[in-house]
Amino acid sequence: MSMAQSPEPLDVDRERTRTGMSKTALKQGFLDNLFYIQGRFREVATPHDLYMAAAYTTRDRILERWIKSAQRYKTNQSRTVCYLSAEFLPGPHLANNLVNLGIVETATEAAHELGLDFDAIIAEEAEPGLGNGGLGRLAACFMDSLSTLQIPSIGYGIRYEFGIFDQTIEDGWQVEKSDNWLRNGNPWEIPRPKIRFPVLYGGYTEQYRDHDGRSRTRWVPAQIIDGVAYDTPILGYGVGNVNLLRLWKAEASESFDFQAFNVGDYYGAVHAKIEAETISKVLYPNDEPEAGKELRLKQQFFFVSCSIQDMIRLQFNTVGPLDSFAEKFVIQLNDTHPSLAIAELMRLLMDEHDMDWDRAWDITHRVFCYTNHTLLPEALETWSVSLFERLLPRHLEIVYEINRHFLDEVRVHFLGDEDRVRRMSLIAEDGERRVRMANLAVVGSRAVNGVAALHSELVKTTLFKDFHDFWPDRFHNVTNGVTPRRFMVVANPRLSRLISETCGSDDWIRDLDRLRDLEAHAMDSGLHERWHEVKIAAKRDLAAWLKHRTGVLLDPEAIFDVQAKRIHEYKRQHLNLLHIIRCYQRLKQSPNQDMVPRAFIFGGKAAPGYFMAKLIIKLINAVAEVINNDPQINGFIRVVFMPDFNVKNGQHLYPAANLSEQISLAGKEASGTGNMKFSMNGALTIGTLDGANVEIREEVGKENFFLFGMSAEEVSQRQREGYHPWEHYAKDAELKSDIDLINSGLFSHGDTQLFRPLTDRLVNQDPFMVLADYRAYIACQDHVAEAYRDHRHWTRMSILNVARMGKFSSDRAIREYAEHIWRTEPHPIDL
Ligand code: H53
Repeated sequence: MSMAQSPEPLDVDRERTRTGMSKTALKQGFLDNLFYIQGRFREVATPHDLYMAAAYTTRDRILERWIKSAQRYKTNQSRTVCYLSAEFLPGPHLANNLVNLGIVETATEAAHELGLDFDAIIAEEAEPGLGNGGLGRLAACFMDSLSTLQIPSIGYGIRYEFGIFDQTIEDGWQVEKSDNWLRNGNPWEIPRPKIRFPVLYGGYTEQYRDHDGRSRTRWVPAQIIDGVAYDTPILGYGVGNVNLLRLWKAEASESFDFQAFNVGDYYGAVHAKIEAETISKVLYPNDEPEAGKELRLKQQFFFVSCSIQDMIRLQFNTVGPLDSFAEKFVIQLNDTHPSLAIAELMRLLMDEHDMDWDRAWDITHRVFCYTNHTLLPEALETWSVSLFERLLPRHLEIVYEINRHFLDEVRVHFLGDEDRVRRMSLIAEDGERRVRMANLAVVGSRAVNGVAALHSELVKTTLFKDFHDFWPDRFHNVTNGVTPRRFMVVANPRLSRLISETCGSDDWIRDLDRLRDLEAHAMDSGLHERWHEVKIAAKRDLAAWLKHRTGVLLDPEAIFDVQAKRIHEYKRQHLNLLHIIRCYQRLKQSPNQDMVPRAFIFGGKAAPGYFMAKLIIKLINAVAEVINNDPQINGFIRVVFMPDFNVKNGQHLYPAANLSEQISLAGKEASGTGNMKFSMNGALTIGTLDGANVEIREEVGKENFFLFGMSAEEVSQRQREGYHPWEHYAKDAELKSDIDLINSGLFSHGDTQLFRPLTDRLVNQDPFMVLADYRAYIACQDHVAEAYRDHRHWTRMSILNVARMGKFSSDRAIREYAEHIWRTEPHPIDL
C-alpha cells in the first residue's frame, strides 16, 4: 500500500483527536468539566456531578458544529422552518446526543477506564417534560429529523419551569407530584439574556395620525412582560448540522419594576415580577385540552409574540426588508395553540412596521402552515370573545378584520348560503360569542395537514368540509413518524446491533427503508434465535425494573401485552381491562386450561381533572391486585401499571413488548405514534382501523397485524342509526358477567359503588363504543394467543414488522413537509 493510501483507521483516529472525540480527549474533557464546572474531584463527586460533567463534555463537542451551522445559515440566508409548538418532549439528551455524535462506544470505554458506571450516569438525567404526550413528542422527533436532514430550523416554545407532573400510584390512585426539572440545573441550555422581547397584554387601542397624516392604530397595554430566550442545541445524526430549540422564559419587564419603585411601592414591584413569571411557570397537564383558562391564552400569546419578534429580528439581521419574510421563513403551527401568531404577525407588520393591510396579509398567509391533530370536538380550541378582548384587544380587531375579508369572499363564492357563512366564521355566534382558533388557523395558512391518511380524509370531509369545498388545494396529509435514533438506537441497542449485523451496515439509522433488507432473512433460523434472545433480554430488563418499582414480578416467557399512552376514554384502556377480566374468569372457571401466560402492562398519565381517566387507573390497579394475589391464577396472568410513563421510562417498554395495544375507537385517534414505536421494536399490533394503524397494517401486511372492530365508516353509521350499549350488555352473557364482576365489589374490597360511574357510563352511554367492539376484541385476542404458541411464526411476523416500518421514520415525514409544504432545501454542514 502506498503512502498516499494511508489506512483508514489512522485517519479516523487523527480526526477523532482533532475534534475531541477520541477516548483520551473525552476523558480529559470529562475530568476538566468535573473540576472546573462542578468544582469536584473524582473521589467526592456525586452521581449528579458525574452526569453534569458527562453532559458538559458532550455539549462541548456539539458547540463547534452549532456555531458553524449558525454562521453558514446566516451567510447562505437559508430558508428556515420555524416550528411553533406549545409542547416539546425531547426526552433525556445525553444518550441521544452521544448516538448522534457517533461516540457511544468511545464514551462508554472512556467511562470504563475512569472506573465509572456509564449506564448509571445516563440514568441520572431528568427529562424535560415540556409536553403531555403525542403532540409534544412529535415536535421533538421532528426537531431530530430536521437536523438530520440538514434543514435549517428553529423550534419555538415555552421553557416551563414545571413540566408535566410526575405520576405516583398510591392505593391504586394516580397522585401528581410537581416536576421541578430545573432544580439541579440544565446543562443543555444556554441562556440568551440579550435576546429578550416585550410581550403586551390588556389595555386598549386608539387611533392616531402618523407624520404622513395616515390613520393608524396604537395598542396601549396594561401589562408588559419580557420573554427571554433559552437555547438548546439539536444535533442531527451523523451530520454537522445543529439546529435550535429556542424556549422562552417569562420575566418581569424592567421598565415596569422601575415605575413601581419610583412611587415607593417595593412590594408592588416584586409582586409584578412574580406575576410575570407565572406565565412560563407550568405546563397545562391536559393532552387534548379544553379551552378556557386565561393563563393558557396568556401563555400561547407569550411564546408566539416572542417568536415572531425574534423572526423579524433575524430577518433584519440576515436578509433585510420584511417584504421577503415569507421567502426567508415558513412557520409551522403545531395544532391551534400557536395560531395567535397569525394575528400577531399582522399586528407587528402593520402597527410596528408601517405596512398596509394587503401587503401584511399577503406575507402572513404565505408564511403560515397548520397541522391539525384532533377531530375531537372538546379538544378544538375556542376562546370567549370577552376574554380575548380583555387580554388582546388589538388582536381581536385584527381577527374581526380577517373575518370580514374572508366572509366576503365566502359570500361571493357560495351565493346566498348564510348557513355556511355562519359555520365558517372565525367567530361562533351561537351562545356566548367565541373565537374559533381552528378556523383562524385554516384561513391564515397556505397549507393545512392532518397527521395520518384516514385523519386527513376526515379533516376534509367532516371538520373542515366547508373549507375544503372552498380551498381544496390547501389540504394535505403528512402521516406522522418517529425518530429511529431515539426509539431504536437509544432505546434498544441490542436490537439495533442485531439489525446492523444482519443487514451488514447501520445505514438503516438514517434511511429506515433499508430495514427491508431484513426481509431476506425473515426465515433464517439463526436470526430467529438471536431475535428471540434480544426480545427476552429486554423483557428481563423490564421485569426487573417493574419488580423494583412496583413489586410485581412478571414471567419473561409470558406475552408482554402493553398499552402505554395517555389515559383517555377514547383510547379505551377499559376495553383492554374487560379482556383481562375475561381471561381471569375463564381461568377461574377452568383452572387447568392451557392458557398462554400473559403479562398485561399499562402505562400513562391521566389529566388531573379528568375523573373518569383517574378511575380507569384505579380500576387497572384494583384488578391487578386481585389477579396477582389469587393463588389459583398462579402467575398465569399478571397485571401491572408502570408508574410515570414518560420518554425515559418508555424506553424500557418499547423493546420488551410482544403485543402493542392500539385499540381506540376508529375515527378518534388522529394518528398515534406509540403504535409506530412498538412496531419498530418488533411488537405485533392488536388494533382498530384508526389513525396510522391503517397505514401500519398496509405496510406490514394484514397477515402480520391483529385487526378487530368497527371501521370509522361503520362507527358513524352506528351513531346515525342510534347506538344502545345496554343491548350489548343484555345480549352478551360474558360481557355482562365481566361488567357485573366489577360491580360486585370484588376489585374494591366489597365496595359496589366505587366503579359504578365507569360501568354505568359503559352500559348507558358508552360514547366510545367499548361494548360494540368487545366481542370482536375478545375473539382477536384469542387469535393472538394462538399465534403466540407458534414461536417461529410469531418471530417471523415480528421481524417482518420491523423490516416494513421504514415509512414511519420522522425523516420521511419531514421530507414530505419539506417537499410538498415548506419548499425548503437541505443546507449541509460538513463534519
Ligand atoms: O397528537 C399526536 C397524534 C395523536 C393525537 C395527539 C394530540 C395531542 O397529543 C394533544 C392534542 C391534540 O389535539 C392531539 O391525539 O393521535 O398522534 C401527534 O400528531
